[in-house]
Amino acid sequence: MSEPHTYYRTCNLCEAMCGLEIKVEGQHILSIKGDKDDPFSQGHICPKATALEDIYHDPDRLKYPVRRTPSGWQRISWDEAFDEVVSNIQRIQGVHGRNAIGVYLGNPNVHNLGLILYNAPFIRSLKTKNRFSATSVDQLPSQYAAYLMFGHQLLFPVPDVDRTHYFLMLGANPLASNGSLMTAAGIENRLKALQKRGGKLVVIDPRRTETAVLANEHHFIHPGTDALFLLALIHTLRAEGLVKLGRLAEFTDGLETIEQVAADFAPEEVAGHTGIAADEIRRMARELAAAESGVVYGRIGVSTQKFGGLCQWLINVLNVLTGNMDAPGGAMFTRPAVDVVGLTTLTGQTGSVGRAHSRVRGLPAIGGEFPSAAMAEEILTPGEGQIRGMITVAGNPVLSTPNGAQLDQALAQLDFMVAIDIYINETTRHANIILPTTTGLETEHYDLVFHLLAVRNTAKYSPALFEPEEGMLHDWQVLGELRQRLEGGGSINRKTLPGKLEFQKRLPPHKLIDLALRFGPYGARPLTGTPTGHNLTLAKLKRAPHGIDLGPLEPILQERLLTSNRRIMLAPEPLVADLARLKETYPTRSGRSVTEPDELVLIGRRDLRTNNSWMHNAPRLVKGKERCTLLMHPADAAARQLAHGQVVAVASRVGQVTLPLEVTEAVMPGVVSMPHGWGHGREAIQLSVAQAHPGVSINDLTDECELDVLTGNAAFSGTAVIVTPL
Ligand SMILES: Nc1nc2c(c(=O)[nH]1)N[C@H]1C(S)=C(S)[C@@H](COP(=O)(O)OP(=O)(O)OC[C@H]3O[C@@H](n4cnc5c(=O)[nH]c(N)nc54)[C@H](O)[C@@H]3O)O[C@H]1N2
Ligand SMILES: Nc1nc2c(c(=O)[nH]1)N[C@H]1C(S)=C(S)[C@@H](COP(=O)(O)OP(=O)(O)OC[C@H]3O[C@@H](n4cnc5c(=O)[nH]c(N)nc54)[C@H](O)[C@@H]3O)O[C@H]1N2
Ligand code: SF4
Ligand SMILES: [Mo]
Repeated sequence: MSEPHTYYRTCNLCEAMCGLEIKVEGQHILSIKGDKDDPFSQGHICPKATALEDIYHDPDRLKYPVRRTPSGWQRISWDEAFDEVVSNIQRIQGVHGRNAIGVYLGNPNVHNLGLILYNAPFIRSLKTKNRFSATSVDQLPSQYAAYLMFGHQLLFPVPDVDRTHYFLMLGANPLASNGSLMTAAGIENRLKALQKRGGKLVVIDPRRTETAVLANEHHFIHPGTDALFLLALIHTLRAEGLVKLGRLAEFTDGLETIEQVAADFAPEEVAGHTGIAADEIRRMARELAAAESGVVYGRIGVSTQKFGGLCQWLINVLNVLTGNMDAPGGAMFTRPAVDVVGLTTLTGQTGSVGRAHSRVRGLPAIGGEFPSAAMAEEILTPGEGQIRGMITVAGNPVLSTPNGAQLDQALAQLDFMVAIDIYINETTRHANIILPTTTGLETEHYDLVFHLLAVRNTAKYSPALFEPEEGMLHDWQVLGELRQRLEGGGSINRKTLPGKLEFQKRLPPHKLIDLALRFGPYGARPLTGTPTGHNLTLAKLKRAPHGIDLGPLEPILQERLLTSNRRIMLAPEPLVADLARLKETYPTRSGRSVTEPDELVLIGRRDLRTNNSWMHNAPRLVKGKERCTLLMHPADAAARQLAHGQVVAVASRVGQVTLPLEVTEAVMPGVVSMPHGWGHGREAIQLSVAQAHPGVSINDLTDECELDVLTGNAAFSGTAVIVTPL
């Protein structure tokens, strides 16, 4: 019998970075609790943490490679699997060219150390332009704005929630999501602390969310009109002489242009469109300007809409105009122990706009990726450069990208598909081969991405709790092996691979982390700056199992800026130019509705006990009442003679789904809401628990043609739908 052992690690399911205390005896998990001694999370966890046990023991989880055959999935050896995958990729690229292979990276890539380190070299070895990821259904507008304004797509400003006095939040519901591009474990307590110190939380959302209920103020806004609201705030600051850049004035360009463009957007001009009264907009602008410190922040609701790029730009602009950018209590930049911004600058991955265009719709590649909304058409449209083979890595785009049903059909007609994934789900069921990997508690972890987005600088290494079962491989081993075999095949010219990345091939993740720590900002030999005395190494982190606190965020933007003149670009030309599209959509003073009389606009939502599409197989997360429902305002329900609890049909240009109706005043009139990530009723998946709670997919309604054309990000929010009784 093995002795019980207590492990400490960081939960890698969402962005919050909660410290866990896990008691284990042999293969048994005795308990999973919040780690009170974790300096960052201080004991906070959510219900998903205990589901790590369900994932570990899930009988549906794949443990060995499988091949799809007419008589079902067949177990094969790793060697056979790698051979078959590599020979098919090479065959397709040999006949149809390198772009005939497409690749899609899903969200868990950023939550998994091995994937994040080994993806880039693997994908380079494919030499295809047809690269897609969850970025273009998520935070692409933030990356786009950061790239143009600060010179690096990963220079994300993080709201300094622990010190701010005025928090204006648009299109985010951290009480359900636990925070995003704002890693802040225990966010509810942090927001309550803000209120206790006399600060104010103001939420702008078409739905009265859990966060809106907590807030001091909540304003409904018509979906998609946030850019107008933000411009009216800027207009007010300017009109009332409230613009004060403070120390930012020394290194900011473009103020005049901003003041000029905002002139057209007086609060009265936009009030009709947004649904927020002009006086209220003025008051909010004054309160933001008057606050000792304040921050504007916007997430999924303002990114996944037609003007996502404009929204994230204008949010940054507001933080600059009020002197809150890079200032305590405002929007700040991290100095993580592994300097992701610095390292990706060395490897030339600061970002890019429009270096290539997609074959069918001519959409620009941003950061080297095409919009995921264009994936299906690139598979379905014949001609030179058509995608004939796909690789998905930890992604479920059939449920997570717009018009998923069309993609579902597209994947079914590929010549070859391989999925690196742990389940047979709506997407991976189309694969010819699935290469499964270890996950969660079987993997060592260091949070490369979320330390970059955290409201405080900390560092923590998480050991694996369990050895991989006999014959299982880690994600990074699978990617490393594929890359090696692809290159060994002779079709790839090694010389074009950046020399700096060569070493990744030979080093396991923890060695890379050790190196990055030593040469990082808190290492003994920092690549930039002077040593702090922390002398961080992996060994030092291992001796501090709860993690190490590295202090509050500090003003560091000036030294970090990577724009060509090392100044903040307040008015980048492509963003200024995009205002014309906004004006066209919402003509001044017209109050015109952009929907037809019968139409409602559909928005999304998240639920504390979900994680996008892939955790519905954990029994403890799906029990209880049905959560895949349509929320509708009583007035809209009455107008359609629909009753609470009734099953309704929801139809859009691209499809139709049926689901139960919840009549509630928590959504504004004209708007309906349903969650994403459901839709497990499709054939031939192997998720026995999820199949018993299938729900329907919102992305069978969202439209691949509805985009923020500037960034290529999907515009889920604001899909026009008709709702009728079933
Ligand atoms: N309508 C609408 N659509 C949305 C959104 C929305 O708000 N509304 N949100 C969007 C957002 S923000 C995102 S990030 C995307 C997410 O979109 P995706 O990333 O495409 O979807 P996930 O549901 O996260 O799927 C994760 C996949 O990774 C697998 N997986 C989990 N852990 C591991 C692992 O350790 N290794 C490997 N190899 N595989 C693993 C799972 O089995 C699953 O197949 O969805 C987007 N879609
Ligand atoms: N429990 C749970 N946590 C998660 C996830 C999950 O699936 N479940 N997913 C993770 C991922 S991948 C991400 S990216 C984050 C996302 O984190 P958040 O952005 O905080 O997540 P959401 O709950 O989708 O919040 C989006 C809000 O935008 C509102 N909204 C919709 N349209 C508009 C609009 O036009 N304007 C405005 N102002 N608001 C609008 C919606 O009503 C919703 O309340 O959450 C992460 N955390
Ligand atoms: S909030 Fe996120 S990080 Fe924290 S326990 Fe829940 S899923 Fe894990
Ligand atoms: Mo996301």
